[in-house]
Amino acid sequence: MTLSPDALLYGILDLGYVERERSVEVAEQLILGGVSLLQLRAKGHDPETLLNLAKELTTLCSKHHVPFIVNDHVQLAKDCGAPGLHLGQDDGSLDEARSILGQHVLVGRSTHSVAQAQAALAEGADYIGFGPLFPTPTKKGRPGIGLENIDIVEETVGYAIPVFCIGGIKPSNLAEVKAAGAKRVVIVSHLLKTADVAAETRNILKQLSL
Ligand code: TZP
Ligand code: MG
Repeated sequence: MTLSPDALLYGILDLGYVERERSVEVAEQLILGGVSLLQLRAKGHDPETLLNLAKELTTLCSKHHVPFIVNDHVQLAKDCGAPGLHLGQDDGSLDEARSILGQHVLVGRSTHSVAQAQAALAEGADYIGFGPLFPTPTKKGRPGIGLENIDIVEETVGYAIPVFCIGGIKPSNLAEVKAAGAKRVVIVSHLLKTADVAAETRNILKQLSL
């Protein structure tokens, strides 16, 4: 599966915000609203629940031609047949993941500094996350890295692979984030906590594409 060069908004279904019962419906709302990738982020759930959900999301995303990305769990990505995997700085090497999942699988890396962003490009990441720009309850205990280095990361990494800025992004700071050089973003809690997920996703996309 390929990553569209036009991808502006990356949605994450984080089970910290959405109950299992509503999760597939919310994922579909994100997709109908226009996210270009969808990630499953689920900390501390039992393996059977995760595998069942990941299989449903693989089917849903495939139907809509949206890459489905599993966070952290290489084996889960393999077992559900997901076309993508996302790894943090301490989640192992991209090469190892590709040796398990196959060379065609999209692999993204979280980065928190210019050096990590450049290293992720060098190691062959298909895209990176860059942040958290602002402190966020979704990733507790991490300081915000601020907006200063977005333009240098866009310049030195973004020419080759998509750079998704992440962390505390919402409508009230989106203009500031864009003015700092961000082209693409991940928005988690704001989209998952809103009443009409599809409508708000469209609204964010509109602001991003201005
Ligand atoms: N990695 C860096 S910040 C973050 C992750 C997964 C969470 C972003 O969530 P939110 O709710 O959009 O701040
Ligand atoms: Mg991780």
